[in-house]
Amino acid sequence: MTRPTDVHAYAPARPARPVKLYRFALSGHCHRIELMLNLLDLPYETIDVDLAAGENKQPAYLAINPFGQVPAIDDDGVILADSNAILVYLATRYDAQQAWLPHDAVAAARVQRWLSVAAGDLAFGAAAARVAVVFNRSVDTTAMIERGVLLLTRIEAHLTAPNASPFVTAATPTIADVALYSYLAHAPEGNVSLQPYPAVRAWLARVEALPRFVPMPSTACGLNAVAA
Ligand SMILES: N[C@@H](CCC(=O)N[C@@H](CS)C(=O)NCC(=O)O)C(=O)O
Repeated sequence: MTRPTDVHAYAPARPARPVKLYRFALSGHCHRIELMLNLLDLPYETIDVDLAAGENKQPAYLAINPFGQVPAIDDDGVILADSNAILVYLATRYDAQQAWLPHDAVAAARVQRWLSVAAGDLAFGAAAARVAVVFNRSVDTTAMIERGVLLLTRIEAHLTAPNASPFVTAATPTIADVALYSYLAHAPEGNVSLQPYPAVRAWLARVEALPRFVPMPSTACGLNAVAA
């Protein structure tokens, strides 16, 4: 019997039943996944995990993600944690065009480069500053804000370079754009302004114009509170 050599030939175009998304609504890590599920037009249901009540540290949730963090998904028994890992899974499994995560070596590496930025400079900079402000944590956010500003300066330069493309790695969006979007769009809630970065704001608008885009809930915190 001849078998297709590409494993994706066996992948279903759609989940057999709705993907379960364990989430916290104000988490940008979770919004990445909800955005991706919508962009791919996949059926899903949300299960809210009450972080404030410590539900994420209870045995029932630790059985799903031993790290005790959201997001996690259960796709018909495939249980995965970590937002970027989930983005890789959804794109690889359900995007037959391989547009959201190209398999070409250079294109795939370019996407991975920004997933690393999302898990590093973005998570520990603007996202961390936002968490501190939104959840009223008594921590010094100075270094987080500086890291957020430096990252935005670098992304602005990336998006305005002579060879720049409309999305961060290509002419069409990839999971790199999804991974970066949520916490950059909500950076002002952590007192990191987007005003000095017109190319970043134009890129955010391009993501928001994608079919089936869903926003993350905004809070009246940080610069949003000042503006209100
Ligand atoms: N690397 C993880 C980080 C996820 C993460 O930090 N989740 C936060 C919410 S935004 C969380 O669950 N925090 C609770 C905790 O760590 O106890 C990912 O990308 O999913």
